[in-house]
Amino acid sequence: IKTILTYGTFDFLHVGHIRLLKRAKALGDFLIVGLSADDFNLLKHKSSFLPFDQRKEILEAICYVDLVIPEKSWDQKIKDVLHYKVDIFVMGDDWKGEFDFLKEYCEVIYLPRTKDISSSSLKGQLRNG
Ligand code: C2G
Repeated sequence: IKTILTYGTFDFLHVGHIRLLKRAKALGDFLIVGLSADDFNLLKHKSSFLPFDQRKEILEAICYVDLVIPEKSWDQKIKDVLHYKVDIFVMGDDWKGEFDFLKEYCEVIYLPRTKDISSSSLKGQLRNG
């Protein structure tokens, strides 16, 4: 079976995330999501509204997602790709080029982001009513 791997914070889940996960799953048979731990979000200069356990429970409820693993550091990707025998690594193209070092271990695909939606813009809209 073909295993796909992607990473993210997936806070305030929205159609941008869903469409990324849907397209990633369509590339293979088993989709693994490396979900950013709360402390790793700080390293990404991102704070997530929802704590890791809630973001994990939400992702596990998505039909496209087969396994959720914690993302705790920038340098766990190679280990994860080898450990889970990943065939394709997928990220939104805001990351284009950033993970090309993984091409030694698996296919690397950057998918177009969904325009005009982000967790931060949703938060802003909620705040401003
Ligand atoms: N995404 C998208 N369209 C949007 C918003 C997000 O396609 N409108 C994609 C992103 O490109 C990413 C995934 O959804 O592939 C998750 O988005 P984030 O939670 O913002 O992920 P990020 O914080 O970029 O974490 O080690 C990699 C990092 O953990 C990636």
